[in-house]
Amino acid sequence: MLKNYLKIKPAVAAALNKGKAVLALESTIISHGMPYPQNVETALKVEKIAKDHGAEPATIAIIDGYLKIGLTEEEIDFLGKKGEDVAKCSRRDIPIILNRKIPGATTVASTMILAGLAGIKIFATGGIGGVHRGAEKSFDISADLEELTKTNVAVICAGAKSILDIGLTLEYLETRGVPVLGYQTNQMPAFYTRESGFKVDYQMDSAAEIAELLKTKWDLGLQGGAVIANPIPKEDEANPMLIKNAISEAITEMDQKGIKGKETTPFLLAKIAELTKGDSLDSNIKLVFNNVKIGAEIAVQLSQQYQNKG
Ligand code: PSU
Ligand code: MN
Repeated sequence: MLKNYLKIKPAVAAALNKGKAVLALESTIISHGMPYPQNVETALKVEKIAKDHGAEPATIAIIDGYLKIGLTEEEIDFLGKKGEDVAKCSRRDIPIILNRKIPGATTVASTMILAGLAGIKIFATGGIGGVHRGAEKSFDISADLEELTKTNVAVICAGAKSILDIGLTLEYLETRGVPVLGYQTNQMPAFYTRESGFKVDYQMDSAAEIAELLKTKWDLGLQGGAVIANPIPKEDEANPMLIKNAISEAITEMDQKGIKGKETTPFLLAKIAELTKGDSLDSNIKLVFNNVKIGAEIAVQLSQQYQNKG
């Protein structure tokens, strides 16, 4: 039975029972997306930002054979310290990591699944996975995209990194019927920078409008999530040339080393942080804060709309 697998933190369970706003947060970003100790500092600060904006944070991971919805500070610290030793867990990995009782850091795809199982509808993170450059040969397309087509959880992110092919990522989402919304922008942001040169489907300027769209989509039984693309604040943008050069150098080194599959994204993220001497990490942290703030506002609006209209 599902409830035998889930362990929901009491504060999260209480908020869910009362129909209050809850915001899901992922753990791959902690174990594989950032170095220690910035990863732990960021994860803890993010929980505070969610609370300050009216949503109960639920950082999600697999620990000791349980799907954990909401972590303690000790658990967040553990995932951050262990870093790469924690298994990166996407959809396919969930049952294995659960049964082996090893720690698993959940990606966007698996965080969506676990959030959905717990009844959480809004999830904020940094960036989603997507169609990788050269995917026509490598077939490297993140399971995050497929998850967005079937699990009813909306993801607030700062767009997709240009380690990915942003154009192909948008085409994939269009084909599979996933709405891509720009928060106060008509551009798909490129993670470290505000603009990618690609347009989003719709611009939406308020959390209320986004919550309304999500409620309507799900009321109609239109399966799947949505991508809410929230550009990094101007003052936190990274130098585009620095990022561009770091990305091409990182991709070249990845190809030379023959890195493939689930190692690809963590390798590129770490390499870019190293090449830009932490400048990219700084932007990364700031954009996550910004996404969590908007994510919490959307969660609050959505919970109010369900309470008002049912
Ligand atoms: N992009 C980032 N930071 C991250 C990730 C992506 O800027 O931490 C992580 C997320 O957890 C995302 C995962 O779900 O990488 C995608 O991995 P893959 O490309 O292997 O699906
Ligand atoms: Mn991949």
